[in-house]
Formats: sequence, structure tokens, C-alpha cells
Amino acid sequence: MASQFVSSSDIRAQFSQRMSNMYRAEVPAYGDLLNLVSEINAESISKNTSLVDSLESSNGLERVSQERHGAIRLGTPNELNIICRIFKIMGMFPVGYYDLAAAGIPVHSTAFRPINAESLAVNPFRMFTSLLRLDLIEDQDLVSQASKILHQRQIFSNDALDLLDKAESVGGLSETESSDFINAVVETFRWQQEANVTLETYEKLHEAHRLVADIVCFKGPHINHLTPRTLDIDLAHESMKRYGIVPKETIEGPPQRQCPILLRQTSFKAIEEAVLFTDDKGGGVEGFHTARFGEIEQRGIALTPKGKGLYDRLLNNSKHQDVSLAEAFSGFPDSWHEIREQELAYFHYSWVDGTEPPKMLAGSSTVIPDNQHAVIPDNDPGSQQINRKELDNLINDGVIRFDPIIYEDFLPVSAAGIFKSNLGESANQTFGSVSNRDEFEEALGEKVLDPFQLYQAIEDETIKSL
Ligand code: OOG
Ligand code: NI
Repeated sequence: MASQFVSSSDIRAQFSQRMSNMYRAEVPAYGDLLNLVSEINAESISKNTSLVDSLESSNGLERVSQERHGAIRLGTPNELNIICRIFKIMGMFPVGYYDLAAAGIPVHSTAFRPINAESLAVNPFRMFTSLLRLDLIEDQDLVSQASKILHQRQIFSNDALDLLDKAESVGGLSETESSDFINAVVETFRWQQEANVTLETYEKLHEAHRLVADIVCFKGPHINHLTPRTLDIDLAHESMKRYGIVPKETIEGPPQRQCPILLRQTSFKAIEEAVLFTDDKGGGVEGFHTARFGEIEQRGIALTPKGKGLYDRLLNNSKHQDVSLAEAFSGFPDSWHEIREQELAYFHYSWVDGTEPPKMLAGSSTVIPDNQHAVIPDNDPGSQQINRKELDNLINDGVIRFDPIIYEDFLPVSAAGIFKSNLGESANQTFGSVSNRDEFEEALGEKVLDPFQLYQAIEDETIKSL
């Protein structure tokens, strides 16, 4: 019997679209950003045939126009635990641990995202998810007040929780259940104008840290931003002005290069939103809150530990020596051949169109001609993966091509920059850098996955299926 369950990738794709519709209605400038990005992506695609070839060969073209990430900020370990269960139903798993305390932001984070090549090709939606760390706030009275407020709120509806239980107990959701589930989860992230607290409490929390106020004072974790992926961030950055959008001055991440690596991002300032604070007499007091903003990003190739090591060294040089980012990064090879040769990044391997040798069927006695490299199918017990040397030869022969595996994660330094640009001047606080990964994973209920292992597995899989 065919499965009656909606696939987790379909749930995720629908959820991502629904979040986008909601955010567009809430923050009109996000709609402008989407228009701008689709204009620029269409232009990049029409002008750059090698980019299109590369995206097509690695199954990445379809997803680009639908692609985005979101960011949410949670208040309690229990909220994080439930979010982890909810995102799992959508095929999103916690990848990486980001400690933002070192940058003066009292949260630690992970990225929930799909992890295998097929799911990523369907829809790569990811959610940067932060958990507040009240242990970093000094004023103990304020901490206990904040903690009390957070423990009284329930950010998930009963519908969301019931459907979550159902999905976990029977292994999936029917069409109707899935659509109810998506509705219920989208509501969790809706902006709610009525605050949880009085204006006075808001101001006290705001003074401790703006982010604390953003998390504690509201009934739910409103989506902080949604970020579309552009194929040319320099052009997008330039064009923002045409749309009347004022971006940050600099683009976070590596400099402009022939071969994009990791992630480059830019954002525009947070918007001011009206809030209704509670008052003791049961009425509402009007006020404002600024937290939500717009961001765009360009994604490049995922780096190996060796490549990331080099990246970090060069970034560090540009900070501590008086050299520009572009100069510092002249030390990072800027051709795909060199990057591959030096094993600085992960690649997707495939046959050049028309060169793919006929695959042997299991148990068949097809003889592979001598001039074609023997590729033994997976299900053969004696199956052998093409080794590095053979791969190099096939590439030299022009029969195998290699295309970048796209970086699906985030950069803590850029994340800190993005947080800060929206927190304003008061954000120059520092906390001793006491990272607390164990506590984060305990709240999550599991360990975060290692991004390098995931990219390696995807690369290996492309070699195996040659
Ligand atoms: C998350 C900031 C990190 C990114 O793109 O690096 C982030 C937040 O503001 O909550 O979204
Ligand atoms: Ni972001």
C-alpha cells in the first residue's frame, strides 16, 4: 500500500511558502526584497551559462527561487525541545552549535535544516534557532522575573502539540493533518502586537539587553527575518537603493570572488512595530519595538575543515593586520580546479553529458569495454568506489565534471554582525566566552549534527553513484 503520509520534504516546502506569505504581509519591505532578488537571479541566470550548468549538474537550479532561511529566538529549554520535535516532522535536523556569547549576544544557537541531497534539492529551508541564556545576565532579580514570565507562556497551540504527538506516534501525517499542522506551526511565529508585560518591565529588560526584551516580552517567538538567496549579492546590494531599501554598508563574510565560498550576507535595518503593553488596570499602553528586518544572502561552496581553517586564518589576518579583506583572501585559491586539488571544499561529481557509461544490471554479465573505466554498481557485493586517482584521471579525460556543493549553514561571525546591526549602539557588551554546548544539547534532547560529516557524506554519495 502506498504511504498515506505527506513526505517531510513536502511539509517543509509548504511550511516555508506559508512563512514567506505571512512575513510578506507583516513586513512589506520583505516583499520588495523578494522582487529584487528574483529580478537579479533571472538576470544572473540569463547571463551566466556556466553558473546555470553548474547548478543544473548538482540539482540546485530548481530550488534557488524557492530558497530562504528564517531566524527565531526561543526563551526556554522546553521550547527548544518541542521545536526540535516539530522541525523533525518537516525533515529538519539540528546542525552545528553556534556560541554567540563571545560576541556579546546572550544566546546560543543551531540551524535546523534538511541533511541529505534529495531533501535539499526539494527544498533547503533552514531555521537559525537561538535559545536565550539568562545565565549570562547579571541582575538576578531581573533574571528571576524574566524566567517567571517565560515559564508562564505557552507558545504552541494545542492543535500543534496534538498533531505533533500524532505524527510521532504513527510515523507521519495525512494530507489534512499535515495542512492543519502547518497552519498551527505558522501561527507560532506570527507577530503578536499584545505584549506579555508592562512597558516598565519591557524597558528594564531592554536595558539589560535588547535581545532579552525581544524574547521575553512577547507571547511567541515571532519570526525575526526571512532571507532569500541571491545569485549575485553585489548586484543585489547595489540595486537595493533603487527599491528605496537602505542596506548595511558592508557585506558580511568573504569578499567578492570568482568562486564563491561559504556565505555572504547583507541586511537592512529593523523596522519599528507598534506594541500594546499590558497595564495593571487591564488596559493597553502603546509603545514600539524594533527587531525584525530584511536580509539577503549569496551561498558559495561548503569548505572542508582544511578550507575552513584557511578561511578563518585569512579572516583573522584581515582583522589584525592592516590589510583589506580582498587582499587577505588572495591567499585562498580562486579557481575550482585549485580548490579541489588542495581539498579545500566539497564537490558534487557527475558524468559530463553523454559520457556516462552504460550501467551493469545486477547479476548481468555485461562487459565494460577497456577504454571505459569500470564502474561496478552499488548492489554488487564487490562494489568499489572510484578512488581519488581514478577520479582525477576521469576529470582530466573530460568525462567527469565537478560542481560546488553549496554551503547550507551559517557563519557565527556574520550572525553576530547581523544581530548587532539590528541591536544598535547599546550592543557593545561582552560576556566571558563560556560556551555551554552540553546544556544546549540537553535542552534539544539530542546532539547537534556535524556539518562537515554531512557534506562529506553528500560528496561520497555522488562518487559512489557514478
Ligand atoms: C539570527 C542571526 C543569524 C544569519 O543569517 O546569520 C542569522 C537572529 O537574528 O536571530 O540569521
Ligand atoms: Ni539570517
